[in-house]
Amino acid sequence: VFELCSGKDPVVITVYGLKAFLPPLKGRIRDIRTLWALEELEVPYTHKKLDAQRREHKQASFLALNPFGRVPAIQDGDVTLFESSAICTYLAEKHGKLIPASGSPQRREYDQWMAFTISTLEPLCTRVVGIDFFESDKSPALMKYRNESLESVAKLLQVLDQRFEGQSYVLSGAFSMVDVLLCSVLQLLSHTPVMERFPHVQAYLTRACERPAFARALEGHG
Ligand SMILES: N[C@@H](CCC(=O)N[C@@H](CS)C(=O)NCC(=O)O)C(=O)O
Repeated sequence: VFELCSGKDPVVITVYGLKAFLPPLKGRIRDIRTLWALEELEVPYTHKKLDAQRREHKQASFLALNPFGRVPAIQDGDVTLFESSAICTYLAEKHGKLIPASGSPQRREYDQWMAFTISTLEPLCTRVVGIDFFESDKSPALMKYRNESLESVAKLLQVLDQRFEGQSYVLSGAFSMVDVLLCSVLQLLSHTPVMERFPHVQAYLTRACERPAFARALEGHG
């Protein structure tokens, strides 16, 4: 049982996530992205972990925040927001860090890689995760579909590998919020050996995940 914050509460941002009811969910439920973003920005927050097994994320009080009943969602004073990429971009813009200026060439690049991450790469990764962790009937046909999906990911990683051969983060200048999203998506596949074929992607992921902000986010997650 939980309550949304009332408008009278002091404005500490609230992040809604889910309790990790299975060990592989630690670090994989998408509220990790919001926690990582806030840790990078050094903004204090409250983390509310809803109980998915009790369907707390489908209760009317949470549906008022996200009618799709999914996490993450945030409440920041009068602002409520769902969708992890939109939340990370909102937070970066609000705090003026980890995002290029609106209208700049770098911002177009940021938007491009954010869209690639969530619309091209992520669906393939979540398909593999869904089959590996949640599908009890692993028929040959399903495993073929799963393996083909992983090979499609590998084709994308091949391109990323070339990019990370020449630069440390997605945007050439520095770590940005798009790295939070991309690394969180890549980590979905940490139980597979796919990254081992792409040493520059592997090194990128290690570099990003060695950031203290990620360690703090992971500690509180799940
Ligand atoms: N595109 C959304 C996806 C949100 C999403 O599907 N979240 C999962 C947890 S990782 C969820 O809440 N699942 C519960 C459900 O669908 O009932 C985002 O990036 O925020």
